[in-house]
Amino acid sequence: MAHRWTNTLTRDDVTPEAHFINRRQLMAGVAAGAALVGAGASARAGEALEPNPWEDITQYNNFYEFGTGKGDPAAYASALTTEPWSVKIDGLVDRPGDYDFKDIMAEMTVEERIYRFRCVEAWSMVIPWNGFELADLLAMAGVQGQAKYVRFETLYRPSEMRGQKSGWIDWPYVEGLRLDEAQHPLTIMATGIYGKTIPNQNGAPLRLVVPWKYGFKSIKSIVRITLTDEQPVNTWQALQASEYGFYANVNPQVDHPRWSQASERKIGGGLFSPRVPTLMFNGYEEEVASLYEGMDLRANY
Ligand SMILES: Nc1nc2c(c(=O)[nH]1)N[C@H]1C(S)=C(S)[C@@H](COP(=O)(O)O)O[C@H]1N2
Ligand SMILES: [Mo]
Repeated sequence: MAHRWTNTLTRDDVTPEAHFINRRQLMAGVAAGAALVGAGASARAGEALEPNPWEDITQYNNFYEFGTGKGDPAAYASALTTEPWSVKIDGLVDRPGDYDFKDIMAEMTVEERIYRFRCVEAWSMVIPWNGFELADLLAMAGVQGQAKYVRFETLYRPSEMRGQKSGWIDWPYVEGLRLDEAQHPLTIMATGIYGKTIPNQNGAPLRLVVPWKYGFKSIKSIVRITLTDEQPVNTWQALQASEYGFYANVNPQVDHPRWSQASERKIGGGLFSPRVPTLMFNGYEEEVASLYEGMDLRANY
């Protein structure tokens, strides 16, 4: 709980971070034959970490437990009771059990992280999360030496989650990370946005945020975390393994079978949302590329 990520972004850091990205994009552009060094790339860099307004973040959502429309979560998620809430932590841990959300919060250090958020559907936002490092929560339960993966489950409660009355997804929603990804300091459990309690439609009371991966990895309203030595099968992989893999790292060079991932639509510009180039690992390449050294990123999509 004591460690702090030195590259943590706060709202005060928006300007330096923008310069940092600007430099990197220009270098990438040079390497790629100047293709990225244009008005588009520099406009992107300047805007990169200007957070989207509250309205974008809380009214344009994916949370299929409440329906498949982007407005369904905002319309229906108020039915969800988030108090009391507990998270079962089990599997390969020293202290398995049902952890009350309030007891977790008493132990965790909450900070603000302004992260790019990139959905596999090729839209993106910038979100100022409040949360704590997942590594700290895992340490609270005591990860055992044989653990290699972390499996997460969302609440199953069809009486409050109207979308769960339809069986096209094998509920509950499941996600997974490799243990080193889960323990990476960029990986957080978000409990707020813009300094306010996280709205139900965004995954109250706690949801995962893994900023270098496609949004579907960031599983909402978590009730169970299991440490395991087997790679979990995540919901989207189970539905369509040829389109959605386990890793789901943002990668502009590996297209979805049905659309390009080379660029993205920035939410917020209405009908004229600008399309901007997608960044490798969503702009977090320096922080996370070493996790995948030697791996074939095309095979491990
Ligand atoms: N339980 C659950 N978690 C989920 C989803 C979902 O349908 N159910 N959708 C995922 C997808 S596809 C995205 S893009 C993000 C959206 O997060 P946001 O609505 O907070 O922007 O949540 C992810 N987490
Ligand atoms: Mo998504």
